[in-house]
Amino acid sequence: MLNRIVKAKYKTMETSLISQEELLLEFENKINAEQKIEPLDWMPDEYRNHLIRQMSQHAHSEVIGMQPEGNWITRAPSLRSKKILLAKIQDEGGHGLYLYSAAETLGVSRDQYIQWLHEGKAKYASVFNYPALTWADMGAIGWLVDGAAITNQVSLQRTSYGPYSRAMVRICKEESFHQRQGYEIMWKMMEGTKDQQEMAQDALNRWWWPALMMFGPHDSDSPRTSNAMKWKIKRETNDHLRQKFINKTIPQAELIGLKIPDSNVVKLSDENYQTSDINWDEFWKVVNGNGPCNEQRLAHHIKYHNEGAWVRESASISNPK
Ligand code: BYC
Repeated sequence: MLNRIVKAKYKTMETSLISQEELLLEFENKINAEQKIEPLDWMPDEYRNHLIRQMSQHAHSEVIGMQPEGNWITRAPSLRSKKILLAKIQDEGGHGLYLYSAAETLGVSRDQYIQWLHEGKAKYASVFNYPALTWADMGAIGWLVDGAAITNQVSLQRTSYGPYSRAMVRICKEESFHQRQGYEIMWKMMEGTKDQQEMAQDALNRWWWPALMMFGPHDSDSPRTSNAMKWKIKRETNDHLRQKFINKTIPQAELIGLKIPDSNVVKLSDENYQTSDINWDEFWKVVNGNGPCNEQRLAHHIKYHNEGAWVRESASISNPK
């Protein structure tokens, strides 16, 4: 695929008399007409680089996101819940695979993406730098973290880059199951003993704010939003998506007797819930590598990536490059 992209690029440079302005106009016309940009289409470098960054970070989030839940497979309270959790975590690995494959169509290899992650040059969702302390956290992660992710990803199904958009369609189908399995855990615990109810409430208290942080900084502080919206990479802004998530999640909490850990929640006349603001110092601390589990998450990924080298080598023997 990489070779095909490089050849197509050179072919365009050699044979085409079309000017950069005309290519840009054609690209913009496609975007405006809601047509997808495909890997061999001409695209501005800024658009390609924006996608390289966002899609690879998205892929890393899926894979690093397996760690907090993987920690609970051996301690799941029943065989049923263990099977469901295993299937869910395996799905997340699959999401990483679709997204790395889609991101490779931009001309960067998966090895390079992983290297950027290991060197701390690539980010992943800040929420995965918090610890999963109890079984109720499996509920909170599925309900809130997958719930936040799906809110964003439903909108990304309409992203302008074809391979990213198609990966999102498949991912969203699986994420809706994940959100429900998390909510089911919380609901069962809220029907249980006082201790179980307190455990569920404690998990909500600890995951509520990190889940809201998943949508990124306020629109006014988001340097990437302007280009992302112009090129239809993002279809809705960070604040708009966050509000959608808040509006649908608060009634879900209330329905099963959970209390949102924010004394300033008010339902406004326009049906939107108003909440307190996020602690942005904490957000940037975690994004910049200083959250409770940043070091642990990266070290774990590096260790098992290195230990898995023999698997990749063996696989490449039957599938030479
Ligand atoms: N965490 O201008 P902004 C899952 C960074 S996993 C970390 O708003 P943008 C799951 C941002 O990268 C799916 N960093 O940027 C898996 C940028 O830094 P750089 C998770 C963040 O790109 C397992 C800077 O802050 N979903 O579902 O327009 C178990 C300025 O931000 C965060 C995705 O990955 C953050 N929360 O918007 C369970 C969604 N927020 O890159 C579940 C895909 C911001 O300039 N990504 N930053 O150095 C996106 O939709 C967008 O990239 C974001 C940020 C909304 C995250």
